[in-house]
Amino acid sequence: MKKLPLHSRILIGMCLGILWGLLASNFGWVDFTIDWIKPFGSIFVNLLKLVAVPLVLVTIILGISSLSDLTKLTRIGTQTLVLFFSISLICAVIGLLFASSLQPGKYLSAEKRDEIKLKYADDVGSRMGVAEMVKDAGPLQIIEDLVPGNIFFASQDNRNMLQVIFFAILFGLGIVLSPKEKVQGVISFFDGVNEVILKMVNIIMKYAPIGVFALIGALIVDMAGNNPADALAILKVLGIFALVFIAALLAVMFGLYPILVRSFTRFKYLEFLRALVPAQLLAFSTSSSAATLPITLECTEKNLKVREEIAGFVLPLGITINMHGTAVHQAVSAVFIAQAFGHDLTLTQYAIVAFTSVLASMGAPAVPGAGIIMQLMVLGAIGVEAEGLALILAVDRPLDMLRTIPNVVGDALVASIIDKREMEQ
Ligand code: DAS
Repeated sequence: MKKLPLHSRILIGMCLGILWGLLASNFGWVDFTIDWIKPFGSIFVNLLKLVAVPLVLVTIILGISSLSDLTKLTRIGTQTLVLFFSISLICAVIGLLFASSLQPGKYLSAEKRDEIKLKYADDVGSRMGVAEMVKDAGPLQIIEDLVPGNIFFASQDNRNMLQVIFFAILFGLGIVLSPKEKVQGVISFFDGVNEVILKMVNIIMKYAPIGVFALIGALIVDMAGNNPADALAILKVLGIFALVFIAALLAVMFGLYPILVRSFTRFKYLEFLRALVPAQLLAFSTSSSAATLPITLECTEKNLKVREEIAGFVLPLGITINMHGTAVHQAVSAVFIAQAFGHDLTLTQYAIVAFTSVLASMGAPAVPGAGIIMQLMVLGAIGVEAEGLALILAVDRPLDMLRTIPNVVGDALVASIIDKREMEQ
């Protein structure tokens, strides 16, 4: 039988995961799912993160060393950073406009607010202290821990990723500045390593349907637990917040992006989106831009025909400091929580939310749930209670899945814009 394409296999994994989650929370198979299914999802994300760091290192080194001269590198670097910041700022402002006009926080009654704050007090405490999360070790924990998040750093977070990028840019610069005949061996070494890593990605992706099935199944069980009614009551209260966030995300995906794609790239918007379907599906399933990087690179280079030297430079940087979906989420969440706690924000505070939402999105590690920790920075900047985090924790995982899609699409968008501008040089 002809093998199904990657995105069809991921889609099947997702659908079966949703079915399993609903059956498991209905028939009380919660412990079984957490102990025997969820680890396969964590292993999948760790496998992808395992290759993300060496891939970032090698792609940036190859991307920079293939750039003919330093002036070209400076030009591309400047354009990349300007586009990252400006588009993220527009996204944050879109989030602000939706949240301030639709007022999601006003639907929250005082007693519901207190109930949620109480339910999530422990979780908020641990997040606020950014303390070591105590993991309930399950029977498969040993296998799960076998797969490290990545080979370079014990725990992959933005700081480490930024250090990898910093080293890769410096190393690439070193190659550009060295006599060609002396460094040819180094370049072919990294070329070979790149080939090997991409083959590792192919092996890992064969496991994708199982990994995605486990991720989604465990997510639904986590949220519903043994008491679906409890989860529903919380979700009802937060449904409005989620809908406002999704509306703002759609405004970015089907309002801002089509304008940018039509005006600054070689594509029609639907053609552009279609080229990125596997990356969007994987971003949604893993909620991690870093884990999706190998597929984003493949879609951007193979389907959008972006030259390797551009994609190899812009995308690894983009997964770390260019998150349009997260910028929207930071802004909408901050306004929702401020409203729910009875704050009427001034124009200056709105401007502070826009600016700090961009910084939070640039600082958020490209891993699941990272944005929610950065939220504390935005809330603190406008003097809103950090406990408000509790109000959005319950639905953060599915919203993280959604916001990671434009995080990844936005990276490919900037790479396409720069590739077209460089062609016109
Ligand atoms: N999940 C993060 C990512 O990888 C974004 C976030 O948490 O906001 O893009």
